[in-house]
Amino acid sequence: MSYFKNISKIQYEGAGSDNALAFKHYNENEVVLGKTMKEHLRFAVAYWHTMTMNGSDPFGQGNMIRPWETVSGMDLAKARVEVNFEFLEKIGAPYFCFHDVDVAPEGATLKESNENLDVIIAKIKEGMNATGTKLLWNTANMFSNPRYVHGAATTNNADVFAYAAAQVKKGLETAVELGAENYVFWGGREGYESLLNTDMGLELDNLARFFHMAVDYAKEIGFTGQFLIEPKPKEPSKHQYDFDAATTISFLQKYGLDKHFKLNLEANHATLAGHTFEHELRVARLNNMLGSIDANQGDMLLGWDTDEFPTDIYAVTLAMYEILENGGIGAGGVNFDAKVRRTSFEPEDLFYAHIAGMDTFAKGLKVAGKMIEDKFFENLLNDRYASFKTGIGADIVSGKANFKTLEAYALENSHIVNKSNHLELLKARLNEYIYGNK
Ligand code: XLS
Ligand code: CA
Ligand code: CA
Repeated sequence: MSYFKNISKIQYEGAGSDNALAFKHYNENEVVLGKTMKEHLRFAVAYWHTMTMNGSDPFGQGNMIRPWETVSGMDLAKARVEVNFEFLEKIGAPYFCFHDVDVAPEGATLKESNENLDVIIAKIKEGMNATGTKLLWNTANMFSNPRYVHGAATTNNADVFAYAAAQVKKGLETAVELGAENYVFWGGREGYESLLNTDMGLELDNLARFFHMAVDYAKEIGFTGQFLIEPKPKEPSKHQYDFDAATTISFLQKYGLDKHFKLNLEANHATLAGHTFEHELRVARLNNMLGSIDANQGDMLLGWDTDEFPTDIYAVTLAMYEILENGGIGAGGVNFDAKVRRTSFEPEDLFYAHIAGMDTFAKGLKVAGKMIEDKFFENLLNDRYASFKTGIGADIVSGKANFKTLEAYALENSHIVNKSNHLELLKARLNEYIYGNK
């Protein structure tokens, strides 16, 4: 049975193509800096936005026309698995990602929920085998159900902590069963509203205890994928503990978890934290913690987590630059944690949206590859910091200098000359790369 009868496999037709259902830049076999685009980008489709999201928002009900939404419960869950694999094959994405509750409905008890999952996971496994697609990551939704009102691993209620642990235990078993390459933790309600009623110390210690238990259990059952934490500063909590890359890294270091985790960084979460996406990627890369990305974009005029498909070539190019400088995304990938707008309610829009995102990343990859090949920015950086290569700068870097030797130097060299950054010139140069003139 086909759910997208009028759509065949999306092909690469090149930049001049007028075909809305064709790639203009994503040519999966094209080689950039020694690897194919497919190997660089490792695109994933997010089950929650593409298979289950129905267009509802705080002001309006679901309005998406989905021909497969004629059944409900487990029947709908099964239909969505079929839709997922047809979609992956047609769009040409090698990976997908899901939360437990995206794929199987929650039952009245934990046992019932796990039984529902078992049925659907078996069907997902069949789909993966039949199509050769893979699971980039799975995760547990520990924020939608009312039991998680005060958080999961950072709740004040130990019964909830236990339930959350059971849910992640099942998630890790699912990851092993499906050969997931990563397992994600996004702390949906792991934060607080008021310090007046919050024992922040206990909550953070418990969060670390939770992660250590996950690491131990993964080892016990032979899960060899990468653990990822996804920072986000707020929403739904007023203040979330995994605020941004730097906060999350210092938490992991404090609790001895840094060797077990990397970060899954999302563009929209970066901007909510008041950072550019490339800033978050740089912080992670410097700490060897760039694990995977959630590709999307926010809207600066709205200021919430709008999860739009990424079409901003400027931001995507700078993100791809960081990823290439990192030596690639490793076991991670580019997951479209992005949803079509409520006004884009037809099934074809799911294709248009992914084509837009995949083409933007493909173009960003090519541009960033060219920037690296040319070494223009690399040379500029070497030049800008040249004072640390010789003389007093080299002494600072090698550890030879101290306050006394530096004072002696400064006394002799009080006439200091700085150079202009020529920042506008650099930005114009970046534009030239993006326009394709370089
Ligand atoms: C929500 C998050 C979430 C995670 C997975 O803002 O982006 O979707 O990626 O739980
Ligand atoms: Ca995300
Ligand atoms: Ca988001």
